[in-house]
Amino acid sequence: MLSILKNAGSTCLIGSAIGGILISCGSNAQKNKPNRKPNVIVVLADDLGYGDVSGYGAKAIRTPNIDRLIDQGLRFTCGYASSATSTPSRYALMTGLYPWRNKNARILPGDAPLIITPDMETLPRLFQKAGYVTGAVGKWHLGLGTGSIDWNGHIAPGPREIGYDYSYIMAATNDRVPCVYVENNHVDNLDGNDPIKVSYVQNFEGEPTGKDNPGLLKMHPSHGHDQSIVNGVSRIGFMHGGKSALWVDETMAEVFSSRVKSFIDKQGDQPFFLYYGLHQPHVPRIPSENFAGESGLGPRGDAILEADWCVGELLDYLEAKGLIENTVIIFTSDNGPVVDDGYKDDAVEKLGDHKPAGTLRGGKYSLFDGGTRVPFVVQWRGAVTPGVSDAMVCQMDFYNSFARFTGQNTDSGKDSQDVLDAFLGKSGTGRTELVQEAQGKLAYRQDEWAYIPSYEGAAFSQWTNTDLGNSPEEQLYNLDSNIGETENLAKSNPSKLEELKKRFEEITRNR
Ligand code: NG6
Ligand code: CA
Repeated sequence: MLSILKNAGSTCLIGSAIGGILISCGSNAQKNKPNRKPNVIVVLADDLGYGDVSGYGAKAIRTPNIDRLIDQGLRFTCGYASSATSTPSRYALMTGLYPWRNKNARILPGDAPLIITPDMETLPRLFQKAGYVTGAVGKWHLGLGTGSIDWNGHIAPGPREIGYDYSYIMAATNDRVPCVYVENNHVDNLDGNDPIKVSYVQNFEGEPTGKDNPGLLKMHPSHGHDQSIVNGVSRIGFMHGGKSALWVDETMAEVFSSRVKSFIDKQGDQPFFLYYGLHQPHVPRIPSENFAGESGLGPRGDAILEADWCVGELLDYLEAKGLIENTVIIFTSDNGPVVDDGYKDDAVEKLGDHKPAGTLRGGKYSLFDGGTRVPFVVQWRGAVTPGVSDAMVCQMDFYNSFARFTGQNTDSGKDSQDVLDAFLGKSGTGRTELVQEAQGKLAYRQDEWAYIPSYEGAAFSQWTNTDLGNSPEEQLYNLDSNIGETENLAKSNPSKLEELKKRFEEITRNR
């Protein structure tokens, strides 16, 4: 395999073979390190929508650091998460498999077992095989252990057992217990005299809940989220003990950011792959005081500013270390946006004209495109020409694409596709079809067409007010002429409907 990548600033010669890739870039920063393999970083925001970034057209909010990535990178207009919620979406990203093939790939509680088994081929393993050091920092939400976890002991299997040499994570989400950080196989900062207990079934004696003690809360739930109280916020699930290990929401961005930097710093001349799961703007939205009140959109907007700051910290650090040219940085989101996701945080009241999903219909939890089409940027200053790409790509495609990137077998038998040329801006063509998942239901995109089978259930979620996509009628939309999915063509174009339906059923038959 031999290919030449050219752009205005540099010329890169990539010659790859099983077991290694040779990179030689003519840019200044690389002159001293001609043979170093490019690092790869995937930054995955949590619930950030297609319309939440100024580089994607948002007017009510400015995201200067994500825009820096966009200005010097390739902005995808058709970049997808595989699912409209976190766990299945992350499962696809890490494994290259459709999440709906695994019945356990659904929103997990914080004490759920790991749903990726250590015998599976994963994205970080792929990088390990190519000689990379791998790290996972931030939101995990793929489960830990095999059953009942002893949070006070050796927690395994987890990120390490599926391919990450280093990990510093929150187990699930920032609204779920246990509200502690797990470093490799242990809870960080835990005092052995104050053990942690976790349950999603019953409370522990003496522990106040948000439900019974609203006076103890600094942020109140709008639905759910009324169990154990940590840092003045009631969460999903019950926990007891572990006081010294509890996270403080206001410093979470700083904590993860500093771990990202120390991971990068430790690698020296060793190439690395880093998965960086931002916790923003997922609920509870409690950014540091530097961002509180800054966006004018309430805590949701403030949390987006903080996410943007995290990206800025990363870029500045890579620049300072002379690594920015030789690092592929991908920025994307695990699913579409949601406004009220369970706390009374003014997100609805202060939304104004801001449209978190931009021109798309639906958002988190939805079968419409707003559920899965997300911001998606690839920057590689050493090799990718900045611009805009309309190629359809999915996070699930990282597996096969980075297989070729690292000179490995791309015929993995996975649902992942090799769209490396699209990621690197060498081709305007990505995948032609994608099955999207939202809370166990499936939709199908092929070229410019979107098909949603008939589904029972409420059209709108009464909790989050999401336009879910359920309808007794089958739905067919042409996204080229009607990106907002308002004009159902199922009746006027029955042959296209049949064509898509047939293919959709063929792919999903053996669910
Ligand atoms: C839902 C939570 C929501 C969020 C979501 C997972 C309630 C009422 N709602 O069950 O707040 O945590 O799960 O979000 O509990 S995700 O982005 O991690 O998929
Ligand atoms: Ca999410």
